[in-house]
Amino acid sequence: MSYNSILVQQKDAVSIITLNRPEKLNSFNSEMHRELAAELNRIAADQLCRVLVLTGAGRAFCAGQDLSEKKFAPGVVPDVGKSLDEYYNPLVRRLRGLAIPVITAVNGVAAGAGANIALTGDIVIAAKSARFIQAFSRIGLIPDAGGTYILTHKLGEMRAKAVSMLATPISAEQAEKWGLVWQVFDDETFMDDVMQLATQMSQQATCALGLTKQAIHAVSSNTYDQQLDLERRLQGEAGRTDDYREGVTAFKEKREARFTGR
Ligand code: LHQ
Repeated sequence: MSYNSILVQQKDAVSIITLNRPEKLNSFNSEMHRELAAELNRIAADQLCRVLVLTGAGRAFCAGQDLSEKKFAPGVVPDVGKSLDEYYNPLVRRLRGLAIPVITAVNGVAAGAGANIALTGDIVIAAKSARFIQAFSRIGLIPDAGGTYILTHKLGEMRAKAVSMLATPISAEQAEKWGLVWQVFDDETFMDDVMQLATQMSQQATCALGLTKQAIHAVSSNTYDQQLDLERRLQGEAGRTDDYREGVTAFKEKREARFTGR
């Protein structure tokens, strides 16, 4: 499929989506939302895709909503919630719910909804020069795209409130110290390092990785006992995959496993 606002590439089992409106710091207009949704649906249905990398073109990851598109008609009260219903909430639900690991490769500044889309990755990798800005308060909004959830869970209430209310830029280094980011890579080798990680993950037992994220996501709404039941159910599923047989067989034969993601 050919797109205008995103670039898509397939390198073996790794699908790469690049937000591609660099002159607007990859901020979202409706076209980019529609194209990204279509590509995520395609990837979800394609068994050959075993890891997704989401990144941005140029010097930004994403600056959130394209504010230059916003028009205020006299006498019309805007409903920002509609845009969340239509675009942002389905997008972050789709990313979080994808049955394969999602690596967000935060190549540069990530602001507003762009910061929270970045933080929705299962594995968040940032370039040294990247920064995360909860820019919402600067324009009279609240963090969206899951921001209040992610920030509070990962940072605790005090830091979540401070970074949201003050819109203080968080450096990649700080984000790593706070556990918002898994690793920080040098700018110069950033995408090569990301692709090395993505390729390695795409050769793992990716079904089990998908089930792992499902189990971990359920923790915040489950009791301990419910979580044990869920682990039992999902482990049952993992145990029925070809990859489980291959993993155990390879271990016994003292060789590298050749996983297929099935
Ligand atoms: C932009 C943008 C942008 C358009 C930079 N739009 N052009 C959901 C539902 C509905 C409505 C509202 O929102 C939401 C969710 C949200 O995401 S709200 C938050 C929206 N995003 C922001 O408020 C961030 C706005 N951008 C910035 O604060 C800065 O640009 C950052 C901190 C990202 C980067 O700063 P600088 O590195 O100094 O770059 P810059 O400001 O000079 O931007 C470069 C160009 O990109 C510039 O265009 P120009 O023609 O002057 O070169 C900006 O206008 C354009 N740009 N963000 N969101």
